[in-house]
Amino acid sequence: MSSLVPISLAALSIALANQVYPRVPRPCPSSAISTSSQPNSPISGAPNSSSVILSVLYGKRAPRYETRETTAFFEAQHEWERVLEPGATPPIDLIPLLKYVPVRWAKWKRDCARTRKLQRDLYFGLLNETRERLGRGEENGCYMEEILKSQEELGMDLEITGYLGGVLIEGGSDTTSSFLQTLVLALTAYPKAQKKAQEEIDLVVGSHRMPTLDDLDELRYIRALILETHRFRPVAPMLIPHATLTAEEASVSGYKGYIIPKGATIFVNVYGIFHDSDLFDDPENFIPERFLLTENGTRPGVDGSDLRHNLPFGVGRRLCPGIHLAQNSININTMNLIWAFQFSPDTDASGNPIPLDTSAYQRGILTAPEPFRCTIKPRSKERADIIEQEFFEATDTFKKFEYGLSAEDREFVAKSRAQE
Ligand SMILES: *[C@@H]1O[C@H](CO)[C@@H](O)[C@H](O)[C@H]1NC(C)=O
Ligand SMILES: *[C@@H]1O[C@H](CO)[C@@H](O)[C@H](O)[C@H]1NC(C)=O
Ligand SMILES: CC(=O)N[C@H]1CO[C@H](CO)[C@@H](O)[C@@H]1O
Repeated sequence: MSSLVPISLAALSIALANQVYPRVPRPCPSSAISTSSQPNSPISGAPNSSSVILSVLYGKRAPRYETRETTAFFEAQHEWERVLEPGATPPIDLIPLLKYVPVRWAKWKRDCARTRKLQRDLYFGLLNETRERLGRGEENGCYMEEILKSQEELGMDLEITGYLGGVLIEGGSDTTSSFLQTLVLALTAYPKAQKKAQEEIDLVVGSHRMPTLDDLDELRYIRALILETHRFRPVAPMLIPHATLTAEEASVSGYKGYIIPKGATIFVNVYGIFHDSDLFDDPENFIPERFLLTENGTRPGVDGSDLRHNLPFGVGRRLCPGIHLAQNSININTMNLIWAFQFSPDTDASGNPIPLDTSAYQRGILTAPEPFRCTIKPRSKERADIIEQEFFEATDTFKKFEYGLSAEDREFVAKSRAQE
């Protein structure tokens, strides 16, 4: 089997999920080279970065894209994102009478009920499994075990505990995967940036080993490229809406003289901020170099002191609590992808590159590129071999998280570990 074969982003996503790369990328029909072979499927194009968060939370990895928990999560998540989108449901908080519209005339009510059922089945199914595993004395150190063990102390009932896990899966799955899809899109659409990043990583890391998080200190251009990816297409363009709760927050009058009343819902238009041409030169283009010129990427001479690198993770006290996990995951995956693969546009039947639309994004509160076509190849046989080697060396780490797998998952895992 040749190593220099295109692999699908789908195959790659397993690798992303597991922080290492799959063993030899297998040849696949070119229809599978795009980020999705089924553009109409609600879960298409979502590289499955949910395995990391499932392992951290429930001590259970998702080895395949078809692993039940992953499929269930993405199904629920995409429904949820649609329901949350501004305008998707009528303003019941303003016109309470709408609550009494009969279900048969209110598609939004049916959508909400379906989302709720999908979510609860997943969250409480996983929680029950973890509880049963604890009961059998088979702990593996995951986060929800700790919560379950100190449930009383923490004053958390079953309902809250189930939703705590759910919120954390949501926070940790679609977000990182969306970032990585934008990264792949940008590397493919901006080959010069890709080349510069490759040259830098080759100088610092070389071709005999994979990058580690410690390398990032010396990868100035790649750090800028990560910041530019956040700026170019923030995962949550309007962040996650929050409401002011307390009198203290309600009394905040400092924002340009406006008073933000108690109970106001606040959207933060980070997309707008990051694409403000008063602040950024040529904001519609992916230009990592801007973050080499100034700390916050703004045009030299402009005051960028109101900006922050972690703005895409939120503002105020409810900043994303998973920011460190997410940023590490983004950092290592970005370095690995740049080190390992060459990304190029797909070609049509007569060999011309198919142009990419870097503005075609899915609707919803969290967004990600619409499925796009690209070709991903290992940069050399040596690199492909190292990826394979790393995958085998990670076996013991993975095994701890392989309880309760379905027969298909077990078979997949066994097959992927079998030496050729
Ligand atoms: C989880 O366990 C509870 C209590 O034992 C049960 O009521 C519930 O139906 C279970 N939920 C799922 C999704 O398995
Ligand atoms: C960049 O943003 C930080 C806030 O995170 C700020 O302290 C700093 O002054 C900004 N840098 C510039 C050059 O404006
Ligand atoms: C369950 C799930 O969402 N699987 C998706 C993982 O990613 C691939 C490639 O984007 C999709 O084809 C799968 O449907």
